[in-house]
Amino acid sequence: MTSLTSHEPATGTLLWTGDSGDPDAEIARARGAWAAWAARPLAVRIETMRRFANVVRGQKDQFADLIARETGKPLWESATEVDAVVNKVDISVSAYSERTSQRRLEGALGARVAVRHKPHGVLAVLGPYNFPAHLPNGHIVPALLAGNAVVFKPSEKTPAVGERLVALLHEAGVPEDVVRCVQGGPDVGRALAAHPGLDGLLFTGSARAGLALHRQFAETPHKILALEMGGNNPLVVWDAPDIHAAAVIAVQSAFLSAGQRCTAARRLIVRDGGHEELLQAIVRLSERLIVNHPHANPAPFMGPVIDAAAADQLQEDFLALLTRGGRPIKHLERSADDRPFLTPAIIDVTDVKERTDSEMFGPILQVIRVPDFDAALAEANATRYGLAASLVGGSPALYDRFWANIRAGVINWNKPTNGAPSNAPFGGIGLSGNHRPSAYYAADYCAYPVTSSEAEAARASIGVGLADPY
Ligand code: UN1
Repeated sequence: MTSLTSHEPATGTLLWTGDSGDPDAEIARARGAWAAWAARPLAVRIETMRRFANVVRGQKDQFADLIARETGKPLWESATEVDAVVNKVDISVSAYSERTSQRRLEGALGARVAVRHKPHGVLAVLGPYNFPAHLPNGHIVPALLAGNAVVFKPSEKTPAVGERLVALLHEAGVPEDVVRCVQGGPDVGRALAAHPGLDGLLFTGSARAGLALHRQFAETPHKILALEMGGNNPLVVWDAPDIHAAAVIAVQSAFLSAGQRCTAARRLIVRDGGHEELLQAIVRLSERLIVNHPHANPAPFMGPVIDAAAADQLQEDFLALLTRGGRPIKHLERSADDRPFLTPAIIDVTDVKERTDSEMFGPILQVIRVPDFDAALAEANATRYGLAASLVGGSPALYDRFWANIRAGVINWNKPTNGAPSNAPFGGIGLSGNHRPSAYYAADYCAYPVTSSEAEAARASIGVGLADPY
């Protein structure tokens, strides 16, 4: 057992200590419990999840406070995360009911079949640190509704929020062994993924970690694997009638949550020559943004990034862009103390040769100037990721063109790249993930369809003679 700690990024205060968990023991407990949970009527599981929503609602302030402390996210933003946890229950109930409702099909010669769903058994959920409650919750709730047991490993950067989320589920009446929290780093994640007692895994995190899981799962194709990974998301501003509004969208896209969102805009693509006014407006807004402690008054727009290592990495990334010919429009600055507060940074990378197609998970916006819209589309698609993209400006016809050409799971118009609604399918293509593993379609990963006899039809056919169903 390794002992673990978590410190508040904004202050360095020790927040949590604990030991890394035992994947074998937790999977064994979950395996012992899932069949009884699956045998409960769906209505009972729905009732339990609704109680969970009420329990969370009743402890909103404490939970938001904990999220703010452990992630450094402003308190107002942490409160919206708690709201999202609550909302996910209703959304998952309707998604699960819709995606898995029993269907009757009529085949040739009157053969009737029903399509019904079964839970997989024991699912692991590996959560990220940027939404340490909302995103794993978006996998845990549908998994439990479907009748699975869940072993949840929070990010090693947010163990306290993960532990609290599971405590709230237990408080609401989910049996102790049906949802387990196992703490630990990547080694524990790998042990969970490799465990023969596991039926599937739902992952949210970096492409590097997700691809490693994908390789590991290649040996066990029967196990479900949902991957929600990062993005190198483009925001194209084209003939925007309202420059200020476009700048607000760009700033929200790039710097909300200190840029630590999978859907954050990393690349701003603009028309060469027509971009100066927009960039000035973005710089003006970025300079006014308050970067401060999550509980500070007035409320900050963004807090620190998650830890010193993340801040170091972002500084290194920014420096690498400068060295390779990037022109700084607004420098990445770090606070004088040793806390990982960074200011929003903007850099023109048009002339950088061989741009790296990696996810810089923080407040760095790269600007790319292009001569025409075809070039804008080509730049937007010049990534192996495909999570979110947005067009600001243009006409419905231009958005149609954008939509038809862009490869991404979320394609917005006149809206930020981030903030995708939870009641829509969510996920990406390419390095961003496999299909739509989150939000509305998460239910698809939690139960599998079974082609079944429809009991009534089968009974009726007895004595009539069995028709060849083909
Ligand atoms: C984002 O756009 O910042 O429920 C994340 C979900 C999504 C997450 C969106 N709404 O999984």
